[in-house]
Amino acid sequence: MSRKKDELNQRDTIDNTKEASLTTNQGLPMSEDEFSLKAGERGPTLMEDFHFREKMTHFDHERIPERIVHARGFAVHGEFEVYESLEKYTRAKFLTEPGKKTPVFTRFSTVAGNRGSMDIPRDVRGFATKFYTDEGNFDLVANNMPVFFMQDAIKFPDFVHAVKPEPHNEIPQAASAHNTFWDWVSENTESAHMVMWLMSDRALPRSLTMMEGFGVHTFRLVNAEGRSHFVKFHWKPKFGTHQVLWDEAQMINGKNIDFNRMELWQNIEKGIPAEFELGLQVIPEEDEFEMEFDILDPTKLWPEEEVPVQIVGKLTLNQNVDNYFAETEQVAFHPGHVVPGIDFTNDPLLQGRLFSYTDTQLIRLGGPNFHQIPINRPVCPFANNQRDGYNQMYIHKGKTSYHKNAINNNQPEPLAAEKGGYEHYSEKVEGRKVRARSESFTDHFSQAKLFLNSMSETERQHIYDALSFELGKCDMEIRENAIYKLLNKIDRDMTEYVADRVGVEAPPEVEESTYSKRSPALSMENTDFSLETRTVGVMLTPDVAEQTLKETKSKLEEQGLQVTFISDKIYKIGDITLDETFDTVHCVLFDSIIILKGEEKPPAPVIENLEIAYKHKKAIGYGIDSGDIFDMLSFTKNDKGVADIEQDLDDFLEAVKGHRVWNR
Ligand code: HDD
Repeated sequence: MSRKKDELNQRDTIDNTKEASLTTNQGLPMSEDEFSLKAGERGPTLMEDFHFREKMTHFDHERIPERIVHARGFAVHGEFEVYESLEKYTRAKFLTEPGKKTPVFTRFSTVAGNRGSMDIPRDVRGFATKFYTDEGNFDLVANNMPVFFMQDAIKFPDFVHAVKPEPHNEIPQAASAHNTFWDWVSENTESAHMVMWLMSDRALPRSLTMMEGFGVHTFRLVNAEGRSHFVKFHWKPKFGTHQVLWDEAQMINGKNIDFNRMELWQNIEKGIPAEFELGLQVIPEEDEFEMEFDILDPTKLWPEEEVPVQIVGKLTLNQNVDNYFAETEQVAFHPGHVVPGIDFTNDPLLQGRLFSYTDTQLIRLGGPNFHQIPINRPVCPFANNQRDGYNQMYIHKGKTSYHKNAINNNQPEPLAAEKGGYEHYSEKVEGRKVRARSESFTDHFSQAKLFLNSMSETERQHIYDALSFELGKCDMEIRENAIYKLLNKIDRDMTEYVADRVGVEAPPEVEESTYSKRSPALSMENTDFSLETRTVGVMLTPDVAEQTLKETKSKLEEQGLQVTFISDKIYKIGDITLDETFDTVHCVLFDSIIILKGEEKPPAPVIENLEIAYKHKKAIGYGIDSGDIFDMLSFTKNDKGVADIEQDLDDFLEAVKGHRVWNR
């Protein structure tokens, strides 16, 4: 195991690759592990067989409850480094010591599906990072969308009940396209902004390395002088923010349910890290009421054009786990895991989360000692008077387990704030006890409209199509409700389009939001584009020369592309053995497709794959002898994003880098 993972340790590992005798859990070596103990070879199994009973009992208890939400996840180790000291904002050491590498563990997840569901449903993605700092663990429990479905955590169980599979028949899995979800969002219109995000391309990430992350809530940074700033956390991906098409997502989920996680795993195994930059939006405390919305409202984002994102550090994810269960499944995140210099605000969604996350670990990880599980342990020393409980792993020595004490010189002793002890920001609060929401939270539709206004034409069309699909899956009365109570309050054009597609009469009254601002930063088309990690499936006939294959591969790889050769079966051409066949892969699993043909007739799937790649707006390249293939296709060599890779390689690369040929 490498050093970084060891640093994270006090991790108890068992190296199963080493020679060892097979023993029971009591250390008793066993001479036999294939046959249970019986009275006679054909006789009954004996109760006395402790080895059988122990093995079977352990097996019967192997599963723990999956997370109530975010059950399907995939996690990676890495490190974080701040570029310049942020001491003017915070005293958090990991944000004030440039050059210091803080170990991290990041878990990406979908939200609604179970642990075995697919990687690309239409869903929000979790993006949770545990920073193992010298001052304790800090968890940034983020999503790939900057707002949320509700303003108060007390509504979270209702929302989750609505979006999860319907209770009577457990259908559908990992999807929002059903009655209870649309019923809830139509009756709880504070969700309007988030619904626009969920219907957008953001819900279908091409890669876990090609999505943004957002801390959603307004947090607080507090510096050594005790001055506080409001902050929103962002993750900006090096490779830009990109999507797959809905039609493509549905095919990918069938062809490779592990599409996103497998890509990340394989890239890290190849030595290609995932990289994100940490961004901060900062508002000084005295400007709390300067925005046109309440900055404590988690259904509102701060437009980047108004509050610029300051890029402050880098997250590099570069090591796969050794064991999925021990690390990815047992990791326990909590927005309440903070370090000195980071504090909360009164966002009522955040306040409720501060209760929920510990509570869920108690049942999921079997008791109050889940912080002792290796992946959850701080790397700095930790000591207090908490004792005993299920799964206690430590032997605490000494007589005292209470504060204050004289017997043990009052150890462990609280550490003064000046010396690094955590001190809560002394915000002044006053008020009556009420079950109510601030007036300043009542505008549900302006930012839903802001989001729509900021989309490119393609992105906007995708939202219309997603709504038509989703509502098309609902009963008529649910469709009507969603159109009248939700969509019609956001945008008339969208309402009329969707109503027409799903067979509902558009509402007679135009009630759309008149909000007219745009925020270009919200369009994925304004993020970064890169050839790095982009994939190309090269389909070929076996009579293509070895030299051509070698040259094609090397010139594409030089550009950062990942090349896979595909044919109707595995051939050896010279010393090249082809990678895949049409039985094992499909064009939906690649960003771009190249056809290299000799004299032989191409196998039938070539035509189908080219047609689908074209429909999915992918770059298509062809070799010098492949021109006649276009006689069999519904598009031509001259179409946009179709290029001869011998003559016009740059055109092909440009199309791949552009992610998709939207104007085709
Ligand atoms: Fe949550 C898991 C993100 C609101 C209650 N949440 C969970 C995970 C992420 C988020 C990324 C997965 C962590 C992991 O990989 O283990 N959740 C968010 C964001 C929210 C949010 C960005 C809104 C800003 N969550 C939210 C609310 C509640 C919860 C309002 C309850 C009041 N979330 C949970 C949970 C989970 C969880 C039930 C399930 C598993 C876990 O915590 O460890 O407690």
